Amino acid sequence: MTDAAPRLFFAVWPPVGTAAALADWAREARRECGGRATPRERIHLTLAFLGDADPEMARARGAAIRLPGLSLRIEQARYWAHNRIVWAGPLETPAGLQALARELGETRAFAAHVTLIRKARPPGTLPPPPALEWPVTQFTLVNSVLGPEGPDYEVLERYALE
Ligand code: 2AM
Repeated sequence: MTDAAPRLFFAVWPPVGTAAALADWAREARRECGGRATPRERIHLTLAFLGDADPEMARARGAAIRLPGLSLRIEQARYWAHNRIVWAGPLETPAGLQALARELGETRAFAAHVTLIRKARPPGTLPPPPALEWPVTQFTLVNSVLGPEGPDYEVLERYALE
């Protein structure tokens, strides 16, 4: 636990095999762009970033969700210059994921992406990402706790989709 202000977010974590395939890809892609690859166990897709929100309000929001599970395809890998990340994700954000993000409190435009490398240089050509179909059956409320070795993720609650 920490006394620091909470940095809350809702996210989905991939099945372990999916995470391993994405982590392997990130290690390979790093040859193209340097930066820091996300360790396998920290790979996730953020649905809504709430920051310094009231944890009880966030828990209530998560518990109120009545939405079906869905399948998320990994179909492309891209570089974003504005925050220097390399990410993988679907060609288009699935409508169900969009709805979930909105109901969880994300107010900004939501583009489904999984950050795999931070502090990356602009790559030439990224290797094609593994074609994956990630079953999204639950989501989590997480607090990002700043530790001596960077942020640590503390899972506060898990919620099932229907
Ligand atoms: P990112 O992967 O695109 O960087 C935990 O920090 C998660 O919340 C990350 O997945 C990160 O998204 C997202 N996040 C962190 N700070 C954020 C901010 N200020 N606004 C939106 N999303 C943020």
